[in-house]
Amino acid sequence: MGYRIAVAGATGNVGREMLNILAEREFPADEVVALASRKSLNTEMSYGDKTLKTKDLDTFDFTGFDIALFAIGSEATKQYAPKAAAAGCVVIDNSSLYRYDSEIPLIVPEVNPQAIHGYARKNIIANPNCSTAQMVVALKPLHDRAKIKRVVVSTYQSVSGAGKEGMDELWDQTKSIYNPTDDKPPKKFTKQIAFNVIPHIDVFLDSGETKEEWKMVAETKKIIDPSIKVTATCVRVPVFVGHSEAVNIETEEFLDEDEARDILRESPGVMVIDKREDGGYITPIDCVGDFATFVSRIRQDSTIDNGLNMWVVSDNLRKGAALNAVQIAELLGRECLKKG
Ligand code: 11C
Repeated sequence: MGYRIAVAGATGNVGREMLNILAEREFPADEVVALASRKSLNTEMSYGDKTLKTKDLDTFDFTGFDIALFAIGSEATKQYAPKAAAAGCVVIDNSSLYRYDSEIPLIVPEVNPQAIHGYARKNIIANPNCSTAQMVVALKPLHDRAKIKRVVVSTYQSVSGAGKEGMDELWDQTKSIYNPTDDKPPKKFTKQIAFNVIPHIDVFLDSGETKEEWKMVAETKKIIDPSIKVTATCVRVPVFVGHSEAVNIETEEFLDEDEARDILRESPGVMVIDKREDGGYITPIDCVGDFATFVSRIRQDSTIDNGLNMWVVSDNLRKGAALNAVQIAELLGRECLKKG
């Protein structure tokens, strides 16, 4: 007998990918239900070679469902996740609502799979922010070998992280540049995103950092090790899909760049593409639709004793969101629910 799965927020960027990935990875499901808000009711969604019509999240009864993948934002999650969890359905939530709750596991399966058993405390598991997920996949094996003390990261985040409206704004603004009568002022973003970059993602905090930057700090500590210091600058770039990150690490023990490359080559979820020649590295456009976290440009940082630089790229809708959620569901099934 397989699982009964609900996908809440099925019509959004991440919800659609959740359905695609459940089908691609042949998740052992007896039933998959696509849920959406009332205004998107009966939207036809692809699930492998099947078509699912969305049902109303507001009136849906989660009783008898094993796992619900949520991609509906924090406000709606606050309303519906406790309802699903109380009905005995384990919620895997892509919003930031529960990530920093010490009772709720925050999981990247390649990095901290042992945390899965904490799901039973509240029947809820949190999925990390996209920029954190790909970074910790690359950091963990290096931390295990040489103990990372400090991380300095600058991100180059695609507009799909801001949802469909973000993608539409980049598309429309790009076209409007060539047609001056068709002005498209910023709406979703705070400044023009076409042919520009914006050093601002999510709200500003009193410290001067943005919430996106704070999330990378807090989530890396929770997932890998609270002793790791992280400082981040998060930047939106005019790319549709794929987040990139320039990551500098300082380790306690010396780690040679060749050894780091060999370690990463053997690490789960990582694909090293690192030839020191024209085009011998990954760019976001190359990673779209892929499952891996790609690492390129691995090199010593000669300004400190134990430092390395690297370039980390992944499909933010996949490893950064939908894929990681489905991997958590697979882990939960394997380790805890044991059906299928
Ligand atoms: C972005 N990382 O690129 C954000 C999107 O906390 O799950 C995901 C926000 C989150 O805009």
